[in-house]
Amino acid sequence: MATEETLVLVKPDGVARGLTGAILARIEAKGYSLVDIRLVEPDRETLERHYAEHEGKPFYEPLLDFMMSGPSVAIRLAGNRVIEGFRSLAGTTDPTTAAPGTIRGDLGRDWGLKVQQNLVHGSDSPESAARELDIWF
Ligand code: DAT
Ligand code: MG
Repeated sequence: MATEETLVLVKPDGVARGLTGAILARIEAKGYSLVDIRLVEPDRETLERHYAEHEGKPFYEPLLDFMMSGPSVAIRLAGNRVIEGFRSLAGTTDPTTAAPGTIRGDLGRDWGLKVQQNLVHGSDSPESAARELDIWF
C-alpha cells in the first residue's frame, strides 16, 4: 500500500453545473478518503502559483479567467496511489475525447466547450501534489 494525498479541484464549470455531488460520488465510490474539503474563490495570485508551469502558453490567460469565473471546491484526497488513480478517474485533459467511464468523458459537455472547462483538476505527481496542497490548504 502506498497511501498518498493529492489535490483535487472541482472547477467553476463543475460547481456551476451542480456536478460537485456527482463527482464526489465517483471519488467516494472508488474508496478514496476526503481529508479536507472547502469552497474556494481563488485570486489571481493563487492561480498564478497553481498554474506556474503553464505561464506563457496560449491558454494561460483564458485558463486563469475561467478559474476566477466562480467558486471551485478544493479537496485534499487520500488513498492508495491516489495521485495516478484520480488522474485516471478524471480522464484525459480534453473532455471531447476523454474516455467514457471517466469524469471528463462522461460529464464533460460536447457543445460550446473550451478545453479548460474540463470539470476537475488533479495533481500530476507527488511533487505537484505537495506543492499544490500547500497552496490550497
Ligand atoms: P490537466 O488538467 O489534464 O493536468 P494540463 O496541466 O496540461 O492538463 O493543463 C491545465 C489546464 O489547462 C487543463 O485542465 C485545461 C487547460 N488546457 C490545457 N491544454 C489546453 C489547450 N490546448 N487549450 C485550452 N486549454 C488547455
Ligand atoms: Mg495538469
